[in-house]
Amino acid sequence: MKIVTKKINLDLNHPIIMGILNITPDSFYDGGIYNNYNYALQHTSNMIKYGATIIDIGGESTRPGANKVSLQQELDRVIPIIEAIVNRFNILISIDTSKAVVMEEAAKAGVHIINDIRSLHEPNALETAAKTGLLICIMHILNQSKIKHQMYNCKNIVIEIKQYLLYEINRCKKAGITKNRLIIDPGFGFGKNVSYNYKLLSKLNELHSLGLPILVGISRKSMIGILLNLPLKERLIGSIVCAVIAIMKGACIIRTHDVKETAQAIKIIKETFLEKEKNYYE
Ligand code: 9MG
Repeated sequence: MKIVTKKINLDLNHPIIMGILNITPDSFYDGGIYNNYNYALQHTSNMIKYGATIIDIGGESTRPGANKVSLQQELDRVIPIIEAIVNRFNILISIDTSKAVVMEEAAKAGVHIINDIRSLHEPNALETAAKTGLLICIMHILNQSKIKHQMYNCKNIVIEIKQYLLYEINRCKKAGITKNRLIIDPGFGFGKNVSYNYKLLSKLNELHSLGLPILVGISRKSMIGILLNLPLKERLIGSIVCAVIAIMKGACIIRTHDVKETAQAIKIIKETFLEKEKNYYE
């Protein structure tokens, strides 16, 4: 699978890594560490060296219960870092935001992808994202109160996610966002309990019928911590195992805090299973 637009040419026949750069004091895993400008750039440089294809920059934590961030605060956090990364590195950048103005300013600063966990439901986000011409990642959240999809009884988490994403794909299409600009994400965590998350992981391949590249973010999440009874710092092995399963089920973008270790896992998967241009899950 390839994504080809005017602004980007992304080969997804092999899985790629989206390295996380949180510019937030309260992110669940690395909150506060990369607030320092120089440290954020150093971390970016390391992630690129270790094999990240995309750097995902976020200025507002998506952790449940995290503090709300004002528009100005979010802009002040992310725009200078985006500009610095664009000036120093040749790397794809995604902006993790739900705010239309942040999307617009990040686009001007040179990002390539909008990663919106709220699937463009904040005011003006849909129209703004459409106008940028950028790639967009839309994500499933279970029982998100603001979004009025039909209520599902959630007997089958994968069917629920497919219906939701299909609705969002059509909504994007109506706003002028063509399918070749979309990436889908089933949203591990995000309202789902541990059992739903593992059911989803085991059936991730069923999302292929939507015909879009699949991104997953499982890194250090509580589905690992709760199952293994481990604190954040000790969830590396669980994160890598989940990433490997997701790739075997056809995920092509892995969002992770641990770029170096994920890249090692991908190298082994490729050597074991992949012939050139062949999908992993076939
Ligand atoms: C910002 N963010 C936190 N978790 C995420 C996930 O699982 N997917 C995406 N696309 N973004 C996420």
